[in-house]
Amino acid sequence: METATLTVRGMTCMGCVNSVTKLLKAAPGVTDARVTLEPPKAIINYDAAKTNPAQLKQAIEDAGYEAA
Ligand SMILES: [Cu+2]
Repeated sequence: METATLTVRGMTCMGCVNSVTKLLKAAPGVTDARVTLEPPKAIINYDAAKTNPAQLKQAIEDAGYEAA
């Protein structure tokens, strides 16, 4: 199990936090995701055989947020 910590820009409220949490948890290979507004971060546990940080960033950006 790997852990990725991404900075997520563009979240303004708990609705955004919930949206990002949901999309990450629904992404292939993700086993858990914890998203916070302050600091604006996502801590993601994932199976490295099924996904990688680049794909996780892409999933966040597809939803209209910025990830780094
Ligand atoms: Cu919001």
